[in-house]
Amino acid sequence: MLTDLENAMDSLIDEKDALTWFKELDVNRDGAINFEEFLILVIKVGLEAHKKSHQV
Ligand SMILES: [Ca+2]
Repeated sequence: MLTDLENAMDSLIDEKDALTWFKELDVNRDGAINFEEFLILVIKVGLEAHKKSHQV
């Protein structure tokens, strides 16, 4: 499970650069990633890992 999450994280990060990620995650545009915005990232990575688990 941990490996799946790491693989999903790697593939997501490969697709977008850090600035693109930051803009996408900073929902309220305050220039920082707060806990709620961080949770959105966790959910996205979790969904990606779940998708990949069905591809094998
Ligand atoms: Ca923010």
